[in-house]
Amino acid sequence: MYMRPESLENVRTHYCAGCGHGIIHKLLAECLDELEIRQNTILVAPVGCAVLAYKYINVDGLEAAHGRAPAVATGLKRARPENIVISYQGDGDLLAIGAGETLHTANRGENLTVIFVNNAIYGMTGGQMAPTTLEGQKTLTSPYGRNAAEVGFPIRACEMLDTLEAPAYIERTSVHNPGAVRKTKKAIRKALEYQISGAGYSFVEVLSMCPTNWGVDPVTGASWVKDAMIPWFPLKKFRDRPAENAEKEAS
Ligand SMILES: Cc1ncc(C[n+]2csc(CCOP(=O)(O)OP(=O)(O)O)c2C)c(N)n1
Ligand code: SF4
Ligand SMILES: [Mg+2]
Repeated sequence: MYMRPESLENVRTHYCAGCGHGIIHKLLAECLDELEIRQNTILVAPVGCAVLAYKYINVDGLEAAHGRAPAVATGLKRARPENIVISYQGDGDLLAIGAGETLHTANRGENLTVIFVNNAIYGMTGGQMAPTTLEGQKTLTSPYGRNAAEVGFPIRACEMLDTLEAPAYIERTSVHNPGAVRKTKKAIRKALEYQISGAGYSFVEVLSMCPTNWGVDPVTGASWVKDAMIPWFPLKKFRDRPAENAEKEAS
């Protein structure tokens, strides 16, 4: 029998059928329960479809202006280092308006965790092109398909952050099938464990479905992650540096 994690509120979410956000919320809630950090965690919600994440995940929460979640999380963590601080963000939030905050928070090696939900589109506002929209992908603002010659190629966040010295943990996972969901949970748990141990900045990118704005049914949405997204955004652990290794490197 399915047991709802204590860290997940017993409420109906506003997410569409087949959306990845609900799955990722549940995985995060399970990790918070297992690590017994629910009472100690502060979640920074983004502007995007997960804007109400603090209503669904039973922890203290704060809303950040669009793209500013890592800056808000930085302030929180520096003021309250005893708390576990999580910045939960979509691709528009994290890589468009918030690209600067993302880069510099990672570069400073802030001891916090970023969960990056990459669904290759602006979900909340009705399906505009995001920095991660694939080449040729049709959106409201790229009706003939993304043209890299005009607007650039889709940005790979993990690869970009992996060029920086400071981050402790960087992994890209997905939630398009049960095996991938299990790996995502492991990655989120590890990221939180690294924050608990003081290892530094941890970043988990999760490839996620937005069937509503992709104009497909939920099953086709999951297949599209596998067939279209993963070839451009390979699932991979990019960085894995526990606290003890960071100390060794520093000495
Ligand atoms: C300063 C500002 N600019 C633009 C917007 C409009 N806006 C709201 S959500 C969003 C993008 C959401 O996309 P994403 O971050 O990918 O999240 P998703 O909904 O796909 O999960 C935008 C542009 C805003 N709310 N505030
Ligand atoms: S619009 Fe897309 S991202 Fe937003 S809730 Fe619906 S499926 Fe999820
Ligand atoms: Mg998005």
